Amino acid sequence: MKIKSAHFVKGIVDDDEVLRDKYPHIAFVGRSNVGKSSVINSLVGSGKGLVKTGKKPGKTTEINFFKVNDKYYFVDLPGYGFAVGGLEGREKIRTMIIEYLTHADMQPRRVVLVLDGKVGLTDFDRDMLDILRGNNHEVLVVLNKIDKLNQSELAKQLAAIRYEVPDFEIFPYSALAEKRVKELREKVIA
Ligand SMILES: Nc1nc2c(ncn2[C@@H]2O[C@H](COP(=O)(O)OP(=O)(O)OP(=O)(O)O)[C@@H](O)[C@H]2O)c(=O)[nH]1
Ligand SMILES: [Mg+2]
Repeated sequence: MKIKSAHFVKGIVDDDEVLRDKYPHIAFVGRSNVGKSSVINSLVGSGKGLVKTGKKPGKTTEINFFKVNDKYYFVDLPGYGFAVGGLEGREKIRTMIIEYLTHADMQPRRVVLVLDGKVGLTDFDRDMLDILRGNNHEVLVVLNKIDKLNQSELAKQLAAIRYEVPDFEIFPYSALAEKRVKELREKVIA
């Protein structure tokens, strides 16, 4: 499957009509700074162009909708776990993410959960996994930034995550290196 077109539609912070139109959503969730926006850029082949990424956590602050191939939305979510404006700001973002993920009209409930290969699973991710399982989302886990790991570190990290997450496929990846990007694209938009 090729990406023929991708463009930014809008960013939302609460309920919006975009949640009720007919296009299916593929949502990218994960802790702040794990590379959600970078993974989307690599998938749509826009280099660093389409989606804004940042060195500092907390770059994405709204739920951003990108229309892909005039068929579906890639939804770039703000990262959880980062305390913009302290605990209160963190809780606000968490609530925004959960409201989006549990919205009754959202379809088809496919979620790409992005993890940082170096950091692995955190309690914030365990919390998110419980929410995703509880809502029967179809989840693909992308273990990003594996360019930072050597073979044995990667094997160890994968084993640790598979042990805790035996129910979802784990896809080792690097948005920087973009190896296996075609394979990931097939899985994400299949
Ligand atoms: N080494 C390496 N760096 C990466 C990779 N993917 C993303 N980064 C870097 O990680 C930082 C964060 O990337 P973003 O894509 O903005 O992360 P995000 O998850 O969207 O962050 P928030 O919007 O803050 O939640 C940037 O400096 C990226 O260049 C990767 O595969 N390898
Ligand atoms: Mg982002």
